Amino acid sequence: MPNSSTPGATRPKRRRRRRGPREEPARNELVSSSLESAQQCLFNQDYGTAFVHYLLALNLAPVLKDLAKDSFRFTLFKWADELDSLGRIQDLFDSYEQALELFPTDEVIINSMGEHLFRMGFRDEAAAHFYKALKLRPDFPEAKENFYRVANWLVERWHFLMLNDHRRNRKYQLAIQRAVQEGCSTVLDIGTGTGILGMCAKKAGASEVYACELSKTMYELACEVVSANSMADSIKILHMKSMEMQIPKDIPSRVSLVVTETVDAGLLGEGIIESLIHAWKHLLLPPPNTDDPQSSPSQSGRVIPAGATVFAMAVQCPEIRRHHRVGVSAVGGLNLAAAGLIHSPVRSSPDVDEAAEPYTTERLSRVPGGFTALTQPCKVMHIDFNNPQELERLCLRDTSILQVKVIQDGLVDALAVWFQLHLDQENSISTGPDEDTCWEQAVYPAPFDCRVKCNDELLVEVSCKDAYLRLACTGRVRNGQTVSIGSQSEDTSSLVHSNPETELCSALAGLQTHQDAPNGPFTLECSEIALLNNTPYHECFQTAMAKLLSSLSSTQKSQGPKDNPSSSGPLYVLDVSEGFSVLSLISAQLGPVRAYSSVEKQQHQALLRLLTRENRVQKEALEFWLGVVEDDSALLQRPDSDKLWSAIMLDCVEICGLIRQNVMEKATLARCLLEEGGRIFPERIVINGMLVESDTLLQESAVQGTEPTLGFNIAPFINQFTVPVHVFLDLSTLECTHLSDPAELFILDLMNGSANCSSREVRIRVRTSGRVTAVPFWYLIYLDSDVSVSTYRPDSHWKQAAVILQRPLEVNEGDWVRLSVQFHKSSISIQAHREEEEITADEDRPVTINKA
Ligand code: 44T
Repeated sequence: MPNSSTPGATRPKRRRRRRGPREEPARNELVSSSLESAQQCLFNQDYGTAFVHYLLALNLAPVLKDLAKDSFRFTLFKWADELDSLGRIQDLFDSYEQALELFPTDEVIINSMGEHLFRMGFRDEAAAHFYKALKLRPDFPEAKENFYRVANWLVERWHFLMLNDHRRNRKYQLAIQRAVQEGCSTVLDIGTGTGILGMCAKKAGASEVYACELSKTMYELACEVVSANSMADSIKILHMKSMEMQIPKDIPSRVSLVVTETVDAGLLGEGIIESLIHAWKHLLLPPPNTDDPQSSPSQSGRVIPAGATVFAMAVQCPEIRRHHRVGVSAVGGLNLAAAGLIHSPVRSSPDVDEAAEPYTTERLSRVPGGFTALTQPCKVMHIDFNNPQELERLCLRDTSILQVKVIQDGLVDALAVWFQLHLDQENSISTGPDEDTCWEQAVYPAPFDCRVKCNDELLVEVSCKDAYLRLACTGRVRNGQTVSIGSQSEDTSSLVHSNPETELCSALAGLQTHQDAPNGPFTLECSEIALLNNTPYHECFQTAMAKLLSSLSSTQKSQGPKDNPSSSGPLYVLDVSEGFSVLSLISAQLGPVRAYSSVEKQQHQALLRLLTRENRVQKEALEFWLGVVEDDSALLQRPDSDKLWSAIMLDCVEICGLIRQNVMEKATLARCLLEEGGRIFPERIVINGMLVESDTLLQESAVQGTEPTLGFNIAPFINQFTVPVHVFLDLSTLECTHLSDPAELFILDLMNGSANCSSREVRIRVRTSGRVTAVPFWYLIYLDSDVSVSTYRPDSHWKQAAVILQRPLEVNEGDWVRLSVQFHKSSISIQAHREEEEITADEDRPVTINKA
């Protein structure tokens, strides 16, 4: 929360004095002069003063509030934007507070305050504002969209998966019941989430139950759930990290049972080792004395889960590879080999920067393109959570080396890791790739190429540093000879350096020492690496850009500089893509062009500079736009006072599968900055979608069914955080039945604003009977009228998204479904209805009706 300007905090109220009759005229005069001044200031764009005048007038004459509401809001928002850009955060929130004193239930002001909070990173507070605005007006589209945007941050989607996983819930319940029956009567649930494990303990008969939760939203949710289940008096929930808990401040004495599921896909990433070491030291009774068979569970401590066994195997997986290593030597006519090695930020070798994430996660059973196991699963380690000394030793343990037998020739793209969680002696949960489980596996991508052959031994280094389990392939043994991975001999076999010419280029690049541009190794985000590997996209861009440039230069030549002096010289091109992009350089190479890139990070600029040099593009042909414009919020402006752009590249689709916020507004602005014949890339986006039945999607979206979860009422509370659009979808591997062919849902025309509408009706013919539960969608990105790229392709760096229908729709083959598609502020929403027999059978083609 920003300093003392706690939004929503109540300030001391001034006591109102009863006015005498003679004061009325003077007051009225003051009100009307204040209103007049406010309007004058508004006219002069002096929003701060206008705001003060409005405050005065409306505080004196509340009857005018309704009348002046719109102008007041306008003034407030303008003033707030100004304060925001000046960094006057305290004043900004003070102004909102004053506005809310006047209009305490104004959902527009509340929502707008949420937006400021969100931009400043106060997500929980922002979400509370969006939520409140939505409660005040449930059909308020801005608040809804804002709430949907934060809901995923506040309550991660895996909560739904876990609550829908009945087997896992039941096993935890059984283990807890057993422990309580055996005498563990005081319980602490660490990381309680919705409160489910704590409630299990209470229901099993525990006399005292405590729970702690780090996340504010989850803590509040747990309190709501526990109250709704009439356990508010018997479970004490604390909003804190378990490591901060103290006896007797937070709980009266040591407990006999800790239950926790603070484990991530890589087992240790949620800090379970550290929190259990702390719990054994400070919160739990000592472990049972194994020498004393009489020692009673009520006087000793124990943990559920009792322990875990970790497994690993090497996999070949093109999908993982293309997100972590650049596998192409050229893209859109640019030679990339000179860039040398480009890393993803996910690295686990022990010498790597500690801030790097050692693993990412993937549900291997659903990875697009599948995977090949190159080794048998091998046991990496066993951890006993009931042995405090062992937990302490784990962190101090030296790196160990495992030798794993290779069972299949192939390229090691990653080590996949999963575990078995032993809840007690009888109940365990496995997170393995072959299990029918909601769990993902941890993926440790290989930073270098490593080809293995059947019967080789792979050397895997295992360490347990800074709360993470770290695994790395360090070498392989073939015919008794060990070759280390990442050494010279392996490196040069890399795909990037697969021909002698590019190898030479790369070697020369390595020899040159330019002061301005460091020569790698460069780190790019996984999605940026996948983008570089997306050859068809860059090729399409190159083709479309070449066409545009040649048409513009021929117009320029035919008009000649005499007729129009400003049309001579190079063509100006601006790339305002988010993150790393080579589109500017591809354009520059097509010359004569002056290309501007908006890449911000120094590393990105250095990499583009290096590629400029190595591709023999003139240094002046590529510039960094942020060095030219003063304010990065004003990216879209003319290249020069007397120049306009020939092309502006807008990055319209987010990796997660959604249209980027404000794209249409940016396109409107961009169109004003284009010279005649100039173009926005892309010029048009077609949104395609289809009808599917998918239980998996439902499971990830909300707690399903009407049955209580383990007998507890949880679903209605967590389902308040359900969002209707599911993102980061891999449609090619989603378990679902396609009930229709793909159809065009919507068109966004970036070159012609008047061609756009806000809603559209689309009719789709049902091909297979079933229940329509969702409408997955993706995009055809038109770089020009005949060159397009689909975001639903195996080589796409974009994922897909899906609208989950509020109620599934039963359909039969041959039915028509009418979709009402709305596009509002970059968000898509869809309602589906079955059309009753009003359509004749021969009308077998989709019909669309646009609404302005
Ligand atoms: N996700 C699994 C990881 N916490 C589960 O704030 C499996 C991911 C997953 N609270 C797909 C599928 C799955 N003290 O709310 C969280 C967290 C809280 C603590 C207090 C502490 N020391 C901690 C540590 C964590 O515990 C809750 C659960 S963490 C479990 C993570 C379905 N993708």
